[in-house]
Amino acid sequence: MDATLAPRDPRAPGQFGRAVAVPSSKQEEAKSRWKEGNFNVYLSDMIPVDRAIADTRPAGCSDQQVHNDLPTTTIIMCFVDEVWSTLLRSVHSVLSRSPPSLIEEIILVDDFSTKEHLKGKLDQYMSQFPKVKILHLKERHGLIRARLAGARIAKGSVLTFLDSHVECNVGWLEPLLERVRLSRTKVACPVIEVISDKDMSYMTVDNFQRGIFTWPMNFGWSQIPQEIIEKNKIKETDVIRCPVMAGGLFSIDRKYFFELGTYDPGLDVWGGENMELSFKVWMCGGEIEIVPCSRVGHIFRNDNPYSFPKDRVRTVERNLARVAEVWLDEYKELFYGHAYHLVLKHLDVGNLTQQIQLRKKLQCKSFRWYLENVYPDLDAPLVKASGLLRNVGLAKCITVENTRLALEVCDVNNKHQQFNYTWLRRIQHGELCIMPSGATVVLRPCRAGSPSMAWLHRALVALQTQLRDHLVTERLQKSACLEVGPSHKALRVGACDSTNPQQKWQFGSYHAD
Ligand code: LR7
Ligand code: MN
Repeated sequence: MDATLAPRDPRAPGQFGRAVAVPSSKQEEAKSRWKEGNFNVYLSDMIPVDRAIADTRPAGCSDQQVHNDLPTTTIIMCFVDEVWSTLLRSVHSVLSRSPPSLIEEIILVDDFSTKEHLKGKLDQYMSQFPKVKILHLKERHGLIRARLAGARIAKGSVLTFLDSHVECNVGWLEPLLERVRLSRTKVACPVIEVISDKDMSYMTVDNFQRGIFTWPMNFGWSQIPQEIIEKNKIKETDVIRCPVMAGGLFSIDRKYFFELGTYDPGLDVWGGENMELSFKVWMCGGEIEIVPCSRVGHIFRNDNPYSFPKDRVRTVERNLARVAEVWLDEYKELFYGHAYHLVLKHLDVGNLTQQIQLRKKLQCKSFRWYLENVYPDLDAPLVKASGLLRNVGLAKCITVENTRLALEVCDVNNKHQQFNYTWLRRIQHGELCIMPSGATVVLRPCRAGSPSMAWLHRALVALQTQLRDHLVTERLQKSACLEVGPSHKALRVGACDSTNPQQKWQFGSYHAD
């Protein structure tokens, strides 16, 4: 159903999702209002709150059938300082394009906004819609805990989370609920379309997109390659398995969400919660899907229009580190290796006991399982290099004799000559690490976080490319290089010399640059 199909004023600005231009006499005003939401707030205010938008679903969606006993859903929309017209358009799009019988309620969670229009005026406006409930939080919870506050009072059998600057398209809800009805451990996401921050036009996006991440856990979209689409005869209307969700828009069975322990409540304000829930769902027996017949527009913007209680970057980093610590197992070294500054600053991620216990209780699978079964195309070598560690000048290899280091004729089958070059930049033999000690080098148990065990090699020697093949250690603002001692038997560190072949080293194989 779409109550906006016959719009009252077909010539209204932005009607049918069309682009709107700011009249030249209003440029200044539009510019000055931009920062209210970091998008064109002036235009948003001109556009009807119940505008029609084009039906962007792939052919075939409108003919699809759903069960007539779909579960009901509570819509949860959190906001802090959202623009009035945009928030209203979000709510109207739900009301106009969802079968009323499926909507248990719409919970608007006001995350301690500072704007006056989000208090009494909002309560007043929404009082005409009995299904809309407003929860005014008494302090800033942040998006993650604000969603949980909404979820705790929700009555629908499914929770549907939405951002507060969206437009739900025709038929958006039924296919989401259909997936959850099919299996209560399915988490269903709509295709997220684009509402332009500049001209407020509603634009569709390419089909066959999956939510993915790259190190250090940056969310992104990735197109399924054409040959895979053809080989597997994937249709535009087919549901797409998704390694991670974008975060803002999804339906999940309410009881299942609580069984999973909701979000980690130790996550702060914004960011990383989509990774956490995605890993949790996949590793603990569920699935995340994008449902192509469900489409919701979202205003993408360059910056958050609200303030962060603490520094934004630090907040997100800490959240991601919590996720890494709880879910990534041995792969967390890849996260830290790609965000090495976090290792150096000894980030405090807070208490993780409950999250680790929860993972045990739910008997979740390993991150390795996730990589092999859900996201096999992620490049995730556990170490950067491995095998023999050969000195180029001497053509001999480092070997461990008892607990001492020596040089010996290279032998690939000798397990005492096996070293890993890890993401934490260590040269590691089992549990032991090579580290400088005065002018010599020693083997010591690898202590967590100790930067004195770090060696730079290959791509990491970014500033001095002529030292690419060296193993550089940084101490007291001076760098030194691993080299062979005069006896040709012992190792030591000396002043780096790019021309000295006895300072050049090569691992057996390299798995990452
Ligand atoms: O402290 C806060 N309290 C809030 O209530 C901070 C934010 N919020 C509200 C905010 O008003 C908005 O409605 O939370 C919602 C999300 O915040 P946005 O719109 O500033 O975030 P975003 O759209 O840039 O970010 C995406 O990533 C976030 C990471 O935590 C959340 O998961 C968002 O829901 C998510 N949005 C989407 O997935 C939409 C598609 C974007 C993509 C890709
Ligand atoms: Mn958003």
